[in-house]
Amino acid sequence: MEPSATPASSPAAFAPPSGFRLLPGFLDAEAQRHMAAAILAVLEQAPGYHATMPKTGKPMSVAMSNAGRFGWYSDREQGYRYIERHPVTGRPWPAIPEPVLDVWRAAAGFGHEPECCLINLYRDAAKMGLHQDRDEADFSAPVVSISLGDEALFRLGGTTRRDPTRSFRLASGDVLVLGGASRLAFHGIDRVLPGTSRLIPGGGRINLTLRRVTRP
Ligand SMILES: O=C(O)CCC(=O)C(=O)O
Ligand SMILES: [Mn+2]
Repeated sequence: MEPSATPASSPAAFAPPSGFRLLPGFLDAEAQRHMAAAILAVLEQAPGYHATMPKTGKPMSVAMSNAGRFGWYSDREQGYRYIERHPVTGRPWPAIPEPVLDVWRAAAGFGHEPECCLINLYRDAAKMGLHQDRDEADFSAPVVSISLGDEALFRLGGTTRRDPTRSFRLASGDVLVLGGASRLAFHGIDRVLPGTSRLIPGGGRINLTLRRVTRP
């Protein structure tokens, strides 16, 4: 017997964990251009790399770099972690650009600055599987995420992998806050919708994920 088609999402059963906030259009077009330019300048200093999966060593489809004291990194040998220097250049990460810090200050509701701005660059068919952000020492600070460039289908679930999930579109300038219970919500990027923005030279999507890494 053919298995019955399972809908990709089950809206009736889905309720986002508390503390989840979507702020559509948080950045206007001018602010997006300004921020994209600041991030492209960071990428000149700290070029994107493809981190590899723990154990398998499979490269991730998303190119990554970082700004801030800590950068998120992964390789086959040591797995997911934060490092204070670029894995290829050996240099400290560039500072988090001021307009990016301003988004955190306005949206996080947390009295301490972020310590990591992970820069994810999605080109072509790059995507990100469902995961939790849990490599930080403290989950009391929210995660603040900024979308720039092409639209993406973002998938949000609950705090266990079995919970129902729902996907929705994120557009350039949208900001997400994962605070409270949603700090440990499963999430991922199903796919990017190519050609939906002209913000990023060469096309694609940049996501900035702002996090505390240490306990303040
Ligand atoms: O690209 C996104 O919107 C999500 C990125 C993400 O979840 C991560 O880097 O941990
Ligand atoms: Mn994440």
